[in-house]
Amino acid sequence: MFLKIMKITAIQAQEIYDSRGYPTIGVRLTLENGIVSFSDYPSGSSYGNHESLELKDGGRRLRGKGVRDAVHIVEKVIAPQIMGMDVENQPEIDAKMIDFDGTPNKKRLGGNAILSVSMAVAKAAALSKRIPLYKYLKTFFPINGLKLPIPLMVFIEGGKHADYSSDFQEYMIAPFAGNNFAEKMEIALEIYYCLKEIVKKRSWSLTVGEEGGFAGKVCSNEEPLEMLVLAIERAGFIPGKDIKIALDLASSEFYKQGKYYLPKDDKVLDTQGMISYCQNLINDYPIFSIEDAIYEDDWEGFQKMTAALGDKIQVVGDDLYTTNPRLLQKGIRSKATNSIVIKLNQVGTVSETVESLKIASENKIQAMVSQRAGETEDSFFADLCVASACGQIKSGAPCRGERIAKYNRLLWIERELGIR
Ligand code: 2PG
Ligand code: MG
Repeated sequence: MFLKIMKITAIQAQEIYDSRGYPTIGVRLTLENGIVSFSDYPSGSSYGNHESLELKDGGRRLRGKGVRDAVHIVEKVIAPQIMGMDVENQPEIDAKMIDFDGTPNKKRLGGNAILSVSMAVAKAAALSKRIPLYKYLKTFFPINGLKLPIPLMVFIEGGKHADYSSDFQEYMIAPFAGNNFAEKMEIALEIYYCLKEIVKKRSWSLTVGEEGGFAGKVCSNEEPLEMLVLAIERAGFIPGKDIKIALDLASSEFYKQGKYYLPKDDKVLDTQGMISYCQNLINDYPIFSIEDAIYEDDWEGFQKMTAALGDKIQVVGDDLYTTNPRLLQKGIRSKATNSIVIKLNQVGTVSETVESLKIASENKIQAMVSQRAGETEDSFFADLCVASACGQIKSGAPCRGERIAKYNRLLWIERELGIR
């Protein structure tokens, strides 16, 4: 049978800005049928050692964070390679960029140059087929159905994402109550309003962190947990039943030579101490998930954590895996964690991200698709989350346009699917 291919005819890149005001890449990709797609590259604040490299210009302009070199690479190096290729051939296009880069962490062409093209390709293919992005991405996950996720919403933020706040990066609530995504959002918002009142009473100023969570001078790393439980109860829900708590400690940010430094608790802990600390937290609070409790290169530490707590909570690896299929395989073999964070830009192509999601699903590793600290209104990962049916998403607080854009996208997807 003759299959018509749809060729890529032009690729432009532009230096745009993310939610932190830092430069990032936007790509505009055109097909021979006139279809145009846009994609923006997200960027982290606390990034893992093994992430694909985000190419920055260096020098004095915009504090070295400009991406003019990466823009040049998209237009003059990548575009000539993939122009004329069939937009629906995502694996081949991604493989071509990976081969042409030829480095393990995409440092030659830049993960930002490669991923922004990779996402624009998928979006253009969806537009060309006149189907929503999540339906197109679903073709990469033929086994699972489509599924709306539980939102893990950051309500209180610290670490690298907010000054003066907790040592830990993210305190999230996860509404298990609610029959569908829209109901879960409503429940989360009722709790959010209560938390806002609690925050005001504690004379925190109403500042928010990079992902929209409240941030303030906490007395200890436990204070945000107490506040979340209070807010859940005030909103009329049962902590641990209706609503559970998830944490991202992002511990590589407070780790130095074998020790974890927690100035807010006046503590310095070794690996075993950190695991006991987490054990105490899950005894005292309705926590169901802890991300990056252990330093990113300490595989043994993660194994110990999973052996100790893996039957009670999600032990999540973020910086440990950096969404890399090879590292995830290693984690599965060594039983390092039972869960993984998935971020497109850590690994740097749509195809590799899909591969990690598939490996996770085949091996019963819980995946959560996630934002980065630096986002734009591009909601690609919300569609990816539904397509993969992994069931969990992290997109920050219900605050700041670039965060709420993803939740709003999910509301529309749910409506389209007629789930309500
Ligand atoms: C994380 C992310 C997103 P960053 O650690 O999970 O929440 O933060 O983008 O700074 O890595
Ligand atoms: Mg993380």
